[in-house]
Amino acid sequence: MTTNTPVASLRVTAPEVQEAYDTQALQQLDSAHYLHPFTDHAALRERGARVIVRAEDVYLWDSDGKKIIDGMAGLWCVNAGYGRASIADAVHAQLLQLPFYNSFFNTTNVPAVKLAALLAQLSPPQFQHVFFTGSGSEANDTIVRMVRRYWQLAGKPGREVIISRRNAYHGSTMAGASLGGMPGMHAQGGLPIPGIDHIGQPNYAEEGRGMSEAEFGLHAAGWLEEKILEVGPDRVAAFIGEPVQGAGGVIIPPATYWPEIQRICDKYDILLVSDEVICGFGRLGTWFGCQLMGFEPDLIAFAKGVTSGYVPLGGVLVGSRVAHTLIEKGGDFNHGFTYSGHPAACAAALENIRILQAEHLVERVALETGPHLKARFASLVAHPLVGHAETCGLAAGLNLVRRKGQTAHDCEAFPSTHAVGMLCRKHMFDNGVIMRAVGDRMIVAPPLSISVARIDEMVERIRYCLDLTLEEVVARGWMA
Ligand code: PXG
Repeated sequence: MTTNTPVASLRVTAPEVQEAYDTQALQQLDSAHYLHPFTDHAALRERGARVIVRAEDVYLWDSDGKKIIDGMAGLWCVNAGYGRASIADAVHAQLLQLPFYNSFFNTTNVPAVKLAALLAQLSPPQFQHVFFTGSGSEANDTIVRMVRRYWQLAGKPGREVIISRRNAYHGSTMAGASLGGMPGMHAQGGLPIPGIDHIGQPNYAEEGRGMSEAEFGLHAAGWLEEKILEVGPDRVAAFIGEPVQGAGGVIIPPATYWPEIQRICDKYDILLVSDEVICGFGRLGTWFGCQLMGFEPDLIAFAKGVTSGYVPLGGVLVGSRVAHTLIEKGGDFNHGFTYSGHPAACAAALENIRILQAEHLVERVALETGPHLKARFASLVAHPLVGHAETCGLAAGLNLVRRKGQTAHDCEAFPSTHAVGMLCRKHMFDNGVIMRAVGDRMIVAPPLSISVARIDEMVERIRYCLDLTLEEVVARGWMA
């Protein structure tokens, strides 16, 4: 097998699956040529990448014909579920009609106009304008430039500092990774860029010992005020946060947190930015996470669920305060992407949103599937390996612990070097369910189209894999 084998020859026919693939050959080619995101390639070469070839509803199939329930909706994005022919049809029709035209130089296109108007209608009332990008990272880059431009136009160019949080994820571009609070990312590439500062995250399980949840929410929001006073209120442009932190491990803030953040931003006249790349388009049971958490941002970053990931698209919803200043006083905003308002991506989004609405998927998260997932995850806390579990809409996390306690604060964690989360993730994948491991916190965020019966199936597989993980951890002598 050379690396020059034509890809078409990698497919062989086998009766038991629709199409069969030469997995090893694909893995060799993959390893020889494809640099993956966030991947240790030397380690991947040893293992070989899993090749995903097909998907339907909430299931994936790999190149060996193995069926896997996708507890992560692709990567927090396939909100409408897999196999939606109507999205494919809408994209196909648009590609034939007008595959591309740019939105620079006084031009526009029909799907982009329709989507902008629909987003204005769906989002909280202060949002009447949208700037399209190709991804969530580009949305956050746009926000950095937009808030700084806003303050220039508002006559306060000294307001340049954007405050974010440790363990936040805001993307992988230079600005996105700088806003993010991941030390491993900052360590590569000279980040953060100037003018970005971080405060602690509202993680009650880790940092709220000795306080009620409500007290901790106010306490954690207070770190913003401390930072504003340290930096100097006249230098602070904006605060950005995810309503519920996703990649950081489904960190759900206490109910008191966001209203207090809003109060502090209002007090110091600071723009409030909600990164809704994961929480937007129904994940938490509301169209946008800020609606559940009770705050009114000036800007919203979105991506992922807007097209259910069928085609890349992201953007920034621009609230009236910023939009008015940019439009009335700004002249050219010297910023934009070739694919801003891509007609095929916008066509995918229009059909995706039609499905979310027609099938009441957002309401179902609030009233049916979200509460069901909550009850099923609560039942997992009886497992000897599970310290605590939290859910919000269709996002959930549970902690694997060495010794259980009465509360999240009394549990004893495993040493991080044991990498119990990764061990558990491997059992999950081998047994047909995908969960993400963030350290020893195991998380799910399934498609919003998941049925109650499929949630039960997913949780039973998770329970079985927790048993396998426990057996292994006990055999290694790691339990307390
Ligand atoms: N903001 C948030 C809140 C995100 O979750 C981005 C911005 C960046 O979006 P793009 O489209 O540029 O990737 C994200 C992306 C994980 C994981 O491991 C999460 C994301 C991306 C990759 C991995 O959970 N979220």
